[in-house]
Amino acid sequence: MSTLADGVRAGRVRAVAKAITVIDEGGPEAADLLTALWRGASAATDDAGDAADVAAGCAAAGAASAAAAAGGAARGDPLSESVRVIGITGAPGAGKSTLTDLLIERYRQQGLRVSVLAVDPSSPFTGGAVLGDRVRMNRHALDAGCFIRSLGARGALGGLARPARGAIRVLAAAGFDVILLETVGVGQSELDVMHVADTVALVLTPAGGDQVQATKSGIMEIADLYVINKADLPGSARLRHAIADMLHVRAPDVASGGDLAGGVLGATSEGVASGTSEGQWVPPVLEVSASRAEGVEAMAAAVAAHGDYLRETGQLAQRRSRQRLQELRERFRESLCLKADRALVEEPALMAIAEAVLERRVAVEVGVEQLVALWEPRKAGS
Ligand SMILES: Nc1nc2c(ncn2[C@@H]2O[C@H](COP(=O)(O)OP(=O)(O)O)[C@@H](O)[C@H]2O)c(=O)[nH]1
Ligand SMILES: [Mg+2]
Repeated sequence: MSTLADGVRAGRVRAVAKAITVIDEGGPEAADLLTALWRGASAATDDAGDAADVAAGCAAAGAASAAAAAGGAARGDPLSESVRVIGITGAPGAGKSTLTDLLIERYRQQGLRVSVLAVDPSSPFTGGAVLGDRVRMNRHALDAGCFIRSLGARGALGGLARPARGAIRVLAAAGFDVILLETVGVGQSELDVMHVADTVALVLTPAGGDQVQATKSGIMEIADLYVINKADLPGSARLRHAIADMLHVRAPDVASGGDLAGGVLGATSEGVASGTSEGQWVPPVLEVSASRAEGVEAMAAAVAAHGDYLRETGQLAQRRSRQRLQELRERFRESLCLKADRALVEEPALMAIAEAVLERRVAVEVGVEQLVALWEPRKAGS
């Protein structure tokens, strides 16, 4: 497995693709691979310098984030602070893939290495929607600085967040500067995936009408920016106001529809960054037309501004720490659950208690207490 990890660290496309398949399938190989990637990052002091170089080359990265990148790499998590994880979510057909394609183009022009993880649990086997996405982003297929993969979570017990986290570490270890996560924002699993991202862009469309009310999964609340795509269609101003009402902030005073280029779409990154108020991030509401390639500039600027905000306020480090802790808790619980399930069918003392409950000699509650009492002393021995 260490050779696969080496291949990943060398940024070899085949190794990265294989590694993500291993992650997607779950199991012990996935854990071994991720452990190897983590250790590699912690041992490689030279890599820290490389990471700083890469970060310094990024248009949006200043000296501070280059230093953070070096520090992040030295601490061992391949997902250093110089890597940007950007979640793009929204209903099917909202234009996420079309937008993603345009973002890839922009980041590539900046010399950044970009990867896309297309997560679509609704079609893990046929890959229907993802196949469409691949076609839409196909023009980047021969670009070595761009890697596009779908994630089906074939082996995952607990949804898509775990394979997404694993795949992100693989991509970060492989040297990608930007990781775009495209998910269909309809369920809890996708919401969990979005918690893995640093910046979450929610893509809505005017045609959606009552989307603001309908989007109940909680994604409305965690979005860092709202992108009203298909602003070439009527109704985008109405949607913008509905979102602004929800956010209790004033909608940017811009024209919609035909006057796209003069409004929010023409906003500079300074204009977007001024979406912060009293040190708090105020999610911008942007109108774009992906199919006309209008407004993508402003969207990219808003994404960059949010990334800067997270870094400057120290929130990125906090977010990543919280995520690592969350991951640890989940995995610890999973591991204990598996052990408990196994013990209950393999260990005579525990099996005897189960049998007593089965035969109604012992109440379930008492059985639980007895199991825990038998279970707890073992922590000293392990
Ligand atoms: N009118 C209009 N159509 C768009 C726009 N952006 C994307 N589309 C179309 O919407 C459809 C769905 O786009 P896609 O990117 O696959 O959406 P996804 O399911 O969210 O990834 C495609 O037919 C696109 O051509 C836009 O800005 N305006
Ligand atoms: Mg798509």
